[in-house]
Amino acid sequence: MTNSLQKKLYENGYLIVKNVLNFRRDLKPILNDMEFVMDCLIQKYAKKREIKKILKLDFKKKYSYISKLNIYDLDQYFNTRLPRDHVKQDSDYFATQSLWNLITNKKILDVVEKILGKEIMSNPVQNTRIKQPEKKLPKGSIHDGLSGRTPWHQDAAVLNTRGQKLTDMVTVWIPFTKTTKKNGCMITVKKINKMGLLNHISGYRGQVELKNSELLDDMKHIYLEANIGDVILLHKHSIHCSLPNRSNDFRISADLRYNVAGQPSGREPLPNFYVRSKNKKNIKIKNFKQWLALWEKAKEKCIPRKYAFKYPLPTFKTNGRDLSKLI
Ligand SMILES: O=C(O)CCC(=O)C(=O)O
Repeated sequence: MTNSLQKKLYENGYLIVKNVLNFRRDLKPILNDMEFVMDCLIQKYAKKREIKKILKLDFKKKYSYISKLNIYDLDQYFNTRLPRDHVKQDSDYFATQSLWNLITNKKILDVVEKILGKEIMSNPVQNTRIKQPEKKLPKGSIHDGLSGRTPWHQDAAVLNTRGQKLTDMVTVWIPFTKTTKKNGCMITVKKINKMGLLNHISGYRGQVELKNSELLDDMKHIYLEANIGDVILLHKHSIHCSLPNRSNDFRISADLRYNVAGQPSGREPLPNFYVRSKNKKNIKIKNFKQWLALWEKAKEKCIPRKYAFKYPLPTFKTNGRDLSKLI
């Protein structure tokens, strides 16, 4: 059964749904929690005599300050999942009540239901991204997708092999700041999802990057600009990247994902749980603390491994799945 949202998403690979969320109710609490994390980092890492003064600064100035303190893996304190490798007992991640509220937000799930149907699981491929103006970034972070530009890729490519084959997943990209061409919105190419899963390579610091992605530079791009309250949906085979933040302001977003219940998450052993079902008995994770417990349980499983989760690059046996062979 198809409906018009699903049809449009599957046809074009992307969809901007306007005015889904309310800034004050749905989004601001997450920014407040990010600021709380900044305050904790300031207390821990700032020079003693500066702490009082820094705590009085606004969100952006506080973040700019802590980003200069050389805190190891700073982005991880604000990212909503365990790190990809070398997970330790004290590995931090941004799992807050406000984020739990967003993942289970009725208005988001109503949109997702139109795409995936009534049986929906939260998929652990999710990120929160704070992007300062690129000119303020250390050189090494310019191509780091959490704080800088994101390379061309398909979201199915960051799942493990079973997930790549079997999982119907949709990306829900949520802006906390108005997102434009100037401050680094995502871009895509209309209908390019129709090519299916393509060969990828391991790019900068192991980031998954589409093979021959330079060929996309000359194609007609769709600029996925969005206002606060809008959400952007991406098909799992949509090829997309994000532009540099060339503005003087911050660009903040979350990308959540959902999959059809019963399919692999593609990121085992991270939490994958029902958020909507016709059978209420399927909804076992009902509050923030249960959700956090799932993450901590996953952490125990990840500590002995080098990689918390692995996703072999989609590399098909022949080059028939190279972008260069398909355009
Ligand atoms: O927000 C970004 O910069 C990139 C997001 C993205 O590529 C994704 O959600 O798959």
